[in-house]
Amino acid sequence: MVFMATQNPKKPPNPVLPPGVGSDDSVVLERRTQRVKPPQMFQVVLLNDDFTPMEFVVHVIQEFFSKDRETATQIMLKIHLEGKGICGVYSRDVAGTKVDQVLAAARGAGHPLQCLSEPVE
Ligand code: TYC
Repeated sequence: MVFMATQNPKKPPNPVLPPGVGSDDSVVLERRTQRVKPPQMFQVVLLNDDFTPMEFVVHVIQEFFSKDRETATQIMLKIHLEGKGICGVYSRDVAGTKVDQVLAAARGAGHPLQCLSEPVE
């Protein structure tokens, strides 16, 4: 048996092309200033109090913020004199973990040391 076409052949629908690619395969390059922003960073801050021993704070800064003893002592003294100080700058998750670790160590040792993270700028 022979079948006859009842309609003229149709052009296939236009394919969906990605932006910048023309239907004749030409490519247009667009200049973009910046497509992604760098991620927001968070600084971990220790607060001064009247009860936590200086030596404990130095130990915490060495242990959780990977500072040598001299740098840790300088940061501790800055916090002691100025009320607060930045111990390090990290991604949101890492900063949150540092805060949790510091608070757990402080509470475990019975000290009221306060620690927080805040967006940089
Ligand atoms: N001010 C405390 C003291 O005199 C020492 C201290 C320093 C406590 C830094 C907390 O984040 C702190 N013992």
